[in-house]
Amino acid sequence: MTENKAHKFDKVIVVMPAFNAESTLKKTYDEIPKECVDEIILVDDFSSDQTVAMANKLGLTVICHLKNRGYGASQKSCYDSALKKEASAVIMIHPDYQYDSRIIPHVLGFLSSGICDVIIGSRIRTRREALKGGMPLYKYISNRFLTVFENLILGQNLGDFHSGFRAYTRKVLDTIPFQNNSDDFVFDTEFLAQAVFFGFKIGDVPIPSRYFEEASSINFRRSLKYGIQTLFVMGKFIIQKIGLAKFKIFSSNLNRKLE
Ligand SMILES: Nc1nc2c(ncn2[C@@H]2O[C@H](COP(=O)(O)OP(=O)(O)O)[C@@H](O)[C@H]2O)c(=O)[nH]1
Ligand SMILES: [Mg+2]
Repeated sequence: MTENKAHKFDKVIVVMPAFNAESTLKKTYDEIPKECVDEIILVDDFSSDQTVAMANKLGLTVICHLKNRGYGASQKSCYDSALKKEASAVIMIHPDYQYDSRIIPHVLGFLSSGICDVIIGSRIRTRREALKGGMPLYKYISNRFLTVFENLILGQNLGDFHSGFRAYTRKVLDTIPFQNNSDDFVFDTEFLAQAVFFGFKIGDVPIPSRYFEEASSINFRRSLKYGIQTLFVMGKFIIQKIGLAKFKIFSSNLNRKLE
């Protein structure tokens, strides 16, 4: 499937943590450049709609959670499955048709050339563009504050720490003990803190994004909880760095190496 590639990966797997994505899944799938992707895995987190039927219809590899286990737990299932299937690069994309997956070949180029180990799709190229794209003002403001703070603590210069488009080389997923992370949304923050902790190079590329009713399910309360948990992760990072305590999210991934 992957001929004339602009990258050196043997197997590129796209993973989608899905929850009630029936109405947006096909559009998301249609936009993915199939010529540079070998397999698409969808993890269904016990959706109450027809997400699984739609995924089967599209020919995706489908993994079903038998109860709602959370967004972080879904990503754990995504990455476990991609690693078992010998992925050499993994792209995580929300199936809510919010992220423009035309950037996939470019992202693979950055990973493949060794310029970066992790790439984040940044929804915030400019304030005007983000708000015009429909990002709710409160999400924009909280994202900016959190992102500035996270950059400061982690020594990065990223545009959007909270994006639903992320790409990694296999080595990143082999190294980071993501099984120790939260099963909730803060999984994403923990993962980036871990990527920094383990010395991976993180970069971002602008990703055109769309906001519409179905593309945004997290309400204000969940966002607030996520924001507070993000601050706690930054605290853990500092405490671990200066050696005051050790946290399991920053432990070495012995299990994976022994497998
Ligand atoms: N696996 C899983 N995903 C969920 C759950 N609740 C929400 N999501 C997903 O979390 C993703 C991020 O939420 P969203 O509101 O789109 O965030 P935003 O786009 O950053 O405003 C969405 O794609 C949802 O489908 C859940 O219980 N389990
Ligand atoms: Mg969304």
